[in-house]
Amino acid sequence: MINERKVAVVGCGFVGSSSAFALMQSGLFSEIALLDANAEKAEGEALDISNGVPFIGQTQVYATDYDGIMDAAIIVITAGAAQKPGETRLDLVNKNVGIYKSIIPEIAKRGYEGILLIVSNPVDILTLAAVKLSGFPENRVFGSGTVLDTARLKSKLGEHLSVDGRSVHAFIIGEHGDSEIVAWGSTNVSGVPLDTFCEMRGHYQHMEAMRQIAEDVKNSAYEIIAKKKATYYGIAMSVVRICRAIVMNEKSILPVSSVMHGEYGISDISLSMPAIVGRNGVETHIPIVLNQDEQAKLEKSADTLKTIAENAGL
Ligand code: 6V0
Repeated sequence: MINERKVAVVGCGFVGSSSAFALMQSGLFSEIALLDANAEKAEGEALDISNGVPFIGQTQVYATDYDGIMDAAIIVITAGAAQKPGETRLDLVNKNVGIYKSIIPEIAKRGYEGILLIVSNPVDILTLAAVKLSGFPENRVFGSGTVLDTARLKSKLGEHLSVDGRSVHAFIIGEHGDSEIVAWGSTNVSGVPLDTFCEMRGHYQHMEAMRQIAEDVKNSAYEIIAKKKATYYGIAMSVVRICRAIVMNEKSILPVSSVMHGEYGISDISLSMPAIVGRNGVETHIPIVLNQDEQAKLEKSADTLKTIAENAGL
């Protein structure tokens, strides 16, 4: 029996503990269950986060085992090695697929009926791994994908255009990583095409400015990792955003990573495309318009991911 007000976080390192802390503050859940291969770490994080609860409300935060997370509406998986300075997300594949082989069967064999939200990197490959290892319906297994990258993009475009980033409609699609693509062809500011809006704001060299913004967004994690060795606050807020869409059945359009079945000519790989997200997880992909260049880059991104997935035995 699923408890709609319970979330579990598997992996309580920087990303898992920050996500749990942000989830506690969100007020979305009355129970937050933490699990880590290092049980003491999960217990310590649960105690520390619990000390913040009196300032917010009544959420119970505790460490547990696999039996203790089976009634969670959402299991957020952040377990796994993180990028070191100089490493790409794809360098983590074998280590983290191995870790997923120890986690996902534990969840699957207990007949879990809720949603698996994959966060560990490379998130697209691990989402595919989680789908295959669990055998769960694909709508219930998806990754945080480019939700964070898209938020960064909207915020940077908002700064550049001097407008609230939430009024910018834009998506980063494809791999959460080096081959990610900005879907410029469908980007607009509250319905006004991006080029028109740029000119309204006095920016006439917008091709170069847009290229630079896309580069900055793509390299943001590298810059943070070079300076402080890990990234976790932004992804923690992305986890809250996705969990809110699920528990409130918002049917929000979010660029989560899920398995493709012929959309844009892409199959059998998980990558980010805008999708409707609600209580049942991913409802359907949204067919945004891509120009020829974007379509070609998306196919290339999918090919890169497919080769890596095959090499990892998926
Ligand atoms: P971390 O701080 O090293 O934490 C990893 C945690 O996982 C540790 O506490 C481990 O004990 C735990 N762990 C390892 N194996 C298992 C297992 N079998 N079962 C349970 N727990 C286990 O890493 P950090 O928290 O910084 O990163 C975690 C993952 O998130 C990495 O793969 C990152 O690359 C990824 N990120 C994903 C982002 C995204 O946008 N999707 C953003 C940032 C990081």
